[in-house]
Amino acid sequence: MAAVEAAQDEAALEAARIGALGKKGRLTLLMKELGAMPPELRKERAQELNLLKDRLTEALHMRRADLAEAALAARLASERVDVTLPVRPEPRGSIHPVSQVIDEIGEIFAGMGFNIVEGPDIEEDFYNFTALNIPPEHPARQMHDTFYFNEKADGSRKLLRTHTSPVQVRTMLSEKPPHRIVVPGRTYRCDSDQTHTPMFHQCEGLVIDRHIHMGHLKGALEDFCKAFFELDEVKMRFRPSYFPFTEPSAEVDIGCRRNGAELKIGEGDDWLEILGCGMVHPKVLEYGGLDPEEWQGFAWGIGIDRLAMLKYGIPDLRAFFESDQRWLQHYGFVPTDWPTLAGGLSR
Ligand code: 2NL
Repeated sequence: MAAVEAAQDEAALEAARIGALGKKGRLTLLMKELGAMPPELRKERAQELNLLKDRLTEALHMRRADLAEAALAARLASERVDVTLPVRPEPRGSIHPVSQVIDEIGEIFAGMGFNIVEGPDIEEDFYNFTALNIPPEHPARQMHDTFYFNEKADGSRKLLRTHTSPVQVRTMLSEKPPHRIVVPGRTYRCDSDQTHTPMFHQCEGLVIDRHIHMGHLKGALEDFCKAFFELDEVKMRFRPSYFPFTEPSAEVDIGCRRNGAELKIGEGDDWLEILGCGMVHPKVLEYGGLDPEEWQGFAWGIGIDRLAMLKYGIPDLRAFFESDQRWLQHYGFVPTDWPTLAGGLSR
């Protein structure tokens, strides 16, 4: 009993237990002597030894519990956790500038009541070209501009979408008008040099309603440019242009000023082309299952990668897709800093 009380850890307690109750323990040996005793003495002796064994066992349990409690108290005192400390090691993941810009654009147009829609990268000829009024002999359809998959038995072949427009076509065909959607995503063209990568990112938008006109287009895109570049005023011009899927069509330039290596956006005497747009061509409306006498709309397309370079002063496009940790750390964004109109897009 004295050894049990004196034990300062599990090992000492176990030694005390073995000393009394183990195979050669003192109590065990005393119990072995019982067999050789005359019966009248044995009964009384056995009762005594059993009582002693019960008391010892009880004392062992108590001491074990005390030791465990003391050990836990010691750990709790030495292994304090301060839940208010920042995460360690420092977080390394960052939001790629392309994702950041897509989130910013989504936030701006969601604020104007648009839905954000996505669709497949692998498309069919109909959704990528035919429904967009792009004729079979159009250069965009040629092998050297579009990535085609192998021909199937029925003569058809899938392709990697060359713009996100097929998603708008699918939406027109599957949902009821009016439509207000923005479509960000990956797009592919057989093109690779200093300023082109075979995979790039686009964000297109589509508005379909009754009585939509070019004033709505200009207003929406001007509001977008102000919000995106985080400026109160942005100098803009709409230049007549041509796309098979819009009529009339325009390209949009924003004013800028070059100051050595620095580029000031929104003012100045130079122009930067940033997007293409127009009123949806009646034939495209018809392919989308809409009566052009009842429904009109506008659409635009904007290249995300170049937009990210412009806004965030990134000089080299090809670094975008190299997954270089140092580059991502330098140009990436903090994952918890979700862009909002109320909180500032990029602050
Ligand atoms: C550009 C030009 C544009 C569209 C994309 C579009 C989509 C449908 C119907 C009509 Cl479903 N138009 N998209 C319209 C005008 C221009 O993109 O330069 N993009 C980088």
